[in-house]
Amino acid sequence: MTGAGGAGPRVLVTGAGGQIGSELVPALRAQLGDGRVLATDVKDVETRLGAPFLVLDSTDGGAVADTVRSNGIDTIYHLAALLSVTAEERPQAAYSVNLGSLVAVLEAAREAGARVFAPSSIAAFGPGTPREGTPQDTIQRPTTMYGVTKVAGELLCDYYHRKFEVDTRGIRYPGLVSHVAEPGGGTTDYAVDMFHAALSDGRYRCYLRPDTQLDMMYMPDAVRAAQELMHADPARLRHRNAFNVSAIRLTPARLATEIRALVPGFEVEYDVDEGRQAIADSWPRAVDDSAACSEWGWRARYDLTAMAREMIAHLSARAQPVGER
Ligand code: VAH
Repeated sequence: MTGAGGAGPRVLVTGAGGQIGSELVPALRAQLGDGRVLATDVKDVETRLGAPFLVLDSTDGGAVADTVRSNGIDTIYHLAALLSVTAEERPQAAYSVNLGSLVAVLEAAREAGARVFAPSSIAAFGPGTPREGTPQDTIQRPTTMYGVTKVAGELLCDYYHRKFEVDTRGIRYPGLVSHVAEPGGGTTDYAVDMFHAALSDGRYRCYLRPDTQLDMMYMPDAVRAAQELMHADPARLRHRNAFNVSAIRLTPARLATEIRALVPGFEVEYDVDEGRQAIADSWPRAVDDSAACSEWGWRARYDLTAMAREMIAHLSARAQPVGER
């Protein structure tokens, strides 16, 4: 890959094989040109993501700095992280991966003068936070290791901006729904699993209570939000790490009803997993995203009906034999 000034990568994506990266990488390549976006992951997912790709452990500070420097990277989308359920099963590993990789990326960005997008999550709030209309600026005392790493990550990113003038920006993502990549180890994975189950079995056993309300977002909106925030005029940003964004207020019962309108007869039974229910109950039910709207023009485009239609259409097409598509 060529260095600074050449036609090589300018953008580095870590954790590119994950749920967000699987759609962000193609979107960035469509925007900038394939060769300008270097996808990296600790696993070799090049066959799925395409070139340019590099196997990179983003907790390895030296490897991250070398990759940024040798490619003349000017923007890093840092997506590598263990999600909430996995982080509760392996808290020490989650601390090491989530924060160790973030420090490596921030140090590489500081040395290279690169900008950094580092997603946070509604998991950065805890049970002491107002759960309805959760303000942009409010108490953040999460009770999960994932949430601890997200709050610490927000503070680290703001510190690197204040102390070293690194252009860091982030978004507190809600639960994300995607048909491209399976989610892994998240509390909100039920929302994706329900679509797959409706088409494969016609029934789903849900691990959260039917009335568990959480903010959710369709992945194309989440990807566009990251791109729009990174293109926002820095002079307009009063906040940086990280912005509340909202799109769909969702419960398992509402999603089941929406899917049943598209897949008649779809049935859901509820077998609550106390651990995952406790995580979901510690998170906001609905956040206030007025700061994102006013500071960089955030507007969701997908509501529940539009998301459900697209998810069913894409997953149905994939389920059909190629000859019948
Ligand atoms: C999780 N999908 O479930 C992630 C997300 C708000 C939830 O951060 O852990």
